[in-house]
This record gives sequence, C-alpha cells and structure tokens, in this order.
Amino acid sequence: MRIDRVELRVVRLPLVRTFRTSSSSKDHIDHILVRVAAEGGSEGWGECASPSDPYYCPETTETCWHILKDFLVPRVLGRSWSTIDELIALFGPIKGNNFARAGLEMACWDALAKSQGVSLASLLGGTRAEIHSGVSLGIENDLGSLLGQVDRYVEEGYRRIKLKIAPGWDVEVVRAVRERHPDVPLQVDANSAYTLDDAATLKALDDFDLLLIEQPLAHDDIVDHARLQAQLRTPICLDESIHSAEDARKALDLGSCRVINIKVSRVGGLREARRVHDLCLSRGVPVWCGGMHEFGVGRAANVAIASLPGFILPGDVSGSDKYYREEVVEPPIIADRGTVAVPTGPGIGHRPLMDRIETHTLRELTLTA
Ligand code: OSB
Ligand code: MG
Repeated sequence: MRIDRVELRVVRLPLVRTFRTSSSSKDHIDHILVRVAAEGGSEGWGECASPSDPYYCPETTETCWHILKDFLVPRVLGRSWSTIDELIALFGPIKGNNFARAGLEMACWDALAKSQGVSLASLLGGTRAEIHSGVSLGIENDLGSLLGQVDRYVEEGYRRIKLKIAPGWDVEVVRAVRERHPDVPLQVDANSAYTLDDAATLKALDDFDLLLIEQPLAHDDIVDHARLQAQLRTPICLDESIHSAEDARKALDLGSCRVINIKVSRVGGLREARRVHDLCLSRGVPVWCGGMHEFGVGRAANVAIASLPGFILPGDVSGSDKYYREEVVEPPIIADRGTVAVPTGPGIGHRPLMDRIETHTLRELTLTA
C-alpha cells in the first residue's frame, strides 16, 4: 500500500445538548477528518477526535493539525508499506501526539481493509456481530434535568448509564439516580476532579452498586489511584492515565485500577487499542470502549474495536443521534435497544457523505506525494 494523497479537514458539528464535565463544557465539536488515497484507487477515512481545548488531554485540534501536516503525513506520503506495523514504523521518532497518530492510522486501517475487501472489525480480529452500548451523561444545571436524561436513555434501552461527576455533583446525584433506577447498570466518571483528600466522598459511592468509578484522580497519576483503589470496593477504571499497553500493564501491576477504558485515539490508534485489549484479556481484566464524541468515522472504528472478545462491558458507543442531529456517514450509527450492529461491509462499513462533510468543513488541506 502506498498513500499518494491525504486530505485533512476540520469539521464542526453542533451538539444536540451542551455537554459538561468536571473540566470542560461544549456545544459543538471540531474534529479532523483524514482521507487517504492509496495507489490503485483504494481510499480510507480516519478521525482525530481530540477536543479543541487541552482540558481532557494535552492535545488539541490545532496540535493535531500541526503534527499531521508537518510531521505524520509527510513521513507517510509516497512510502510503501504492507502491514500496519510497517505503516507505524514510518512515524519514526515522533513522540506522543496520540490523537493525531490515531486519525492517520485509522484511515490507513480502513484503506487496508477495503483493499482486502474485508471489514475493519474482522481485520482487527473482532468476534461479535453486535456490541452493547451505554450513554455518558454530562453535568446538568439541576438534578431534575439529569433525571430526565437518565429516564430517556433507560427508556431507549441503553445497557448502562454513566454519569459525569465533580465535587458538589456526586454522592447526592448518584443517590437520586440509584433510587429512581435501582437496577440500572450505573457508573461515574470524574475526569480527574478529585485528590486523595476526597477519599471519604469517593468511598461513599461504594453504597450505590456502581460498575466502576472512572478516573477519579489526576490525569497523569497511577500511584495515588492504587492507594485509593485499596480503600474502595468499587473498581476504579482508568481513562486519562492510560496511553499505551505499557501504561496499562504498569497500572494493573500497581493495582491502580481493575477495569480499563480503551479509547482508540487516547492510545494512539487501533493497533495499540488492540494491544491494551489483548493484555487485559490475558489477565482477565474487563475493558470497554470509551468515546470522544466521535462523528460517524471515528464512531465506526469504535464499533469495530469493541467487537473484540474482551470488551465485555457496555461502551460509550451510543447511536450518533445521542450527540448529533446530522451524521457525516451513511448509514448512520444506530443503537437499537442498546445494541449497535457491527458492519460486515469493507473497511469501516459506513460511507462518508461528502456534501454534508463539505458543508461543515471549516478548513481543508490536501497533501500529495
Ligand atoms: O472522559 O470519557 C470521557 C467525552 C469527551 C472527553 C472525555 C470523555 C467523554 C465522554 C463522552 O465521556 C463519551 C462519548 O459518548 O463519546
Ligand atoms: Mg472518561
């Protein structure tokens, strides 16, 4: 395979509802769509799902654009590769910048799968025909609004509910949701809003039969998380702290978590996501697929990776309509009673809608060999 042309586009889609976490608030999402054209006519699509602000991770849409345009794409254009390992070797000494890498790598996986006439899920080793999905609910202005959201998604059949928490929006909120829905699979995500000084608050969450508490402590910590996990019955799940299979191994060895949220972009692509999965599967550690408000391209890649056997917990892979009125791919990604079908067509299995993508494009650049 040889990539001869790469198109980069910043695409902006409005969110149907403002999404607030402990660290940021958003009413639209800017992601970079990556389109690669290979020799022989095969093409592939990828998505850089970095937030536009550096509040979840250090990368932003702008840093992804810079790293893609000035480093990653020039290293790949016109060079031959036949496996994803060979492709990634072309990235060479570039460090970090996982969201940027993931967008280009994803497009190359899609092109490779299409050139072989197989689905991305099967190329990755997926074994499921459908995946179970949950929803992630942001912080609301008042409890009533949150309860309305929870009711709605439970009613739609989603398999579990994740609540964003922050100091002042935690124990009482979780208690209210648990009282109203005694049996719903429930988990919380703090996006690093607490420290060990808040251990009593986090321990109070043990009363609500949560599946897990996601990333309570600092984004770059695995030591304090181990101290905290030793005091909690509820499993800690790491998100922000895990950037690779090596990070996952160290966190598991330390006892910093008992579950891992695998995000394709946070770990730098599908190859590394599969490595984290394989490690966790071999250790009997449950994983689930996290999300970054992906548009249809990145969301389709999430569906594909979540079809691997170790993804035993429902992921943040909801139908596109949970976030967007308009989807950039056809068919849209749909959750039917909390189940998303894994496409069997070539590549990501969803066709990008060029007209719609162009309508929402803020900036565009074509790079050639
Ligand atoms: O921490 O999981 C997170 C969205 C943006 C940044 C971080 C996170 C999230 C979500 C939403 O929780 C997941 C999704 O449905 O895409
Ligand atoms: Mg998270």
